[in-house]
Amino acid sequence: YTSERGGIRIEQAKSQIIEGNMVIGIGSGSTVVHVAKSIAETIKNVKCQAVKDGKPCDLNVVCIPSSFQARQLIIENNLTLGSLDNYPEVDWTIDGADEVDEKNHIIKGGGGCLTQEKILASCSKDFYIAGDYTKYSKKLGTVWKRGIPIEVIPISYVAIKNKIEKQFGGEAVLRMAVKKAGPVVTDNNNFILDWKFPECSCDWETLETVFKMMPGIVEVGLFLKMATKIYIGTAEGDVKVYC
Ligand code: DER
Repeated sequence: YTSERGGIRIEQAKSQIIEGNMVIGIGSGSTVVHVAKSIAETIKNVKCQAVKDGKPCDLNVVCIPSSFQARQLIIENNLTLGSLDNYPEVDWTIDGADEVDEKNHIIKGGGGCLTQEKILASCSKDFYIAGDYTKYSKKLGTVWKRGIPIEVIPISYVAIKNKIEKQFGGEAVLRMAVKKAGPVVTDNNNFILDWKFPECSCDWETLETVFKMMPGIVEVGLFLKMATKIYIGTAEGDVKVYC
């Protein structure tokens, strides 16, 4: 897939699957739209072989969604739809990112799907990120200016907003919908606060832990050192691999 801002090649998944199933997690956002298409084309064009009881067998690829959007992508690309209920162990997941820094700190949640994305990533043996060069930075916050997405239980959003702003500064803004009156409602029926943090040399690990301990916070859009590999498409159409 080559976007107008850079190229991303999807590395062929090379893995020996004994059970005859390869379980792939599908992330959310616009980059993954192209990734899902590429996966579907690869499966269609490349006869995927597995080994079962020592004998070659057809590789059955099952895709697990990280959101309603990802579920639609899987169906639209005629990929086999699974769920964590029946495939709780995922071989690898591929997803986009809002910003990636050089320490494998990632901001996600621009598309509002952070909670199920992080659950899926945590159930995956490998977690791959794909994005273009506009997503890569030396210091988190220099690229993504809309704040750290924080999914909250609706009744708590004002209390959490006040706590975060009082304790950590900055501004936690309720994410409002564009084509619907009122706030964005996530796939989990929650709200999102986008925390525009002050200039800081934040200890992201500590911050994530403190936020996750706050009653009412469901998930934080910080994916810290979770990525196995990060594929960044350059303006020249090459791919740089980090991690
Ligand atoms: O909401 C999300 O976490 C998305 O994966 C986002 O981080 C990337 O979206 P994009 O591929 O549309 O830039």
